[in-house]
Amino acid sequence: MNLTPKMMVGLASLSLLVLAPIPSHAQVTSLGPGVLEYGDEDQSGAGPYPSDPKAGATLAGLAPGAITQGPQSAGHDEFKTRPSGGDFAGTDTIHVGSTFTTLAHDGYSYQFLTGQAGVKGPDTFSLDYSSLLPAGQTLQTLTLGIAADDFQAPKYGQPFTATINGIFSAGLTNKLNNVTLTDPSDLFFTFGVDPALLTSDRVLKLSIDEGGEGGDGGDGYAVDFLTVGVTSAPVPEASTTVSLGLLLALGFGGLLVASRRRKVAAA
Ligand SMILES: [Ca+2]
Ligand SMILES: [Ca+2]
Repeated sequence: MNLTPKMMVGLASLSLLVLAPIPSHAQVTSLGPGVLEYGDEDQSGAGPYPSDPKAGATLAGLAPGAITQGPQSAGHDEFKTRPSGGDFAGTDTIHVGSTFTTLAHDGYSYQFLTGQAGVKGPDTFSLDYSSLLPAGQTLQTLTLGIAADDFQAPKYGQPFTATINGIFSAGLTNKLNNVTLTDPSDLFFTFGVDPALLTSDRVLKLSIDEGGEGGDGGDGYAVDFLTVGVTSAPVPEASTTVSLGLLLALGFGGLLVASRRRKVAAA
């Protein structure tokens, strides 16, 4: 069979599709160049948001420690906060703090206490962003987005603690301890992560617990979805450029010598 130009274009498109990076986890989707979303936007299983929860938030390019956020949702049925099967690991799941015993401050922790739903913290997430950094590109900034659900530290006085790749994050912890997401309601915010905290495997490990500083872990919480946005630049190739220049110089030198030899031979 002879390939027509149209068929060749089709085959080229198909090969591009095959070469495109395939997410290694369920529910990892692209939100555009340099941004991945982990999990689905469904108010932790309760149903769709009335409007884009990410509106107004910056998904990529934040400086370390900078914070932006979307609109806080009006609230949802707390008994619908459930993973639906196939949800990104750690999302849509009620958590209580790791220090929880029997004191339930809110509806989420009451559901855990009575065996209806939920698990003990910490809530952990493994966010693989390696597909955002193709070969030859080096990371400049990383912006982490979290859709927080029912965090209520100002109301109940039970502090949350967040770590990034095992390192305590004061900025992220401070943000989680200063939102009151009663009813429960959801708030998506983004946070500029210090690149010094990142690891060479390009997987960000986030952990959120509650109950530190003598807290009782009785303020239940959940995370609906997360995002990672990366800005990058070409890897500097100064040494390669020098080597290339040297090779070119040697090559030209060799050609000149060969040219002179030919002229001598011809004379
Ligand atoms: Ca709560
Ligand atoms: Ca969700």
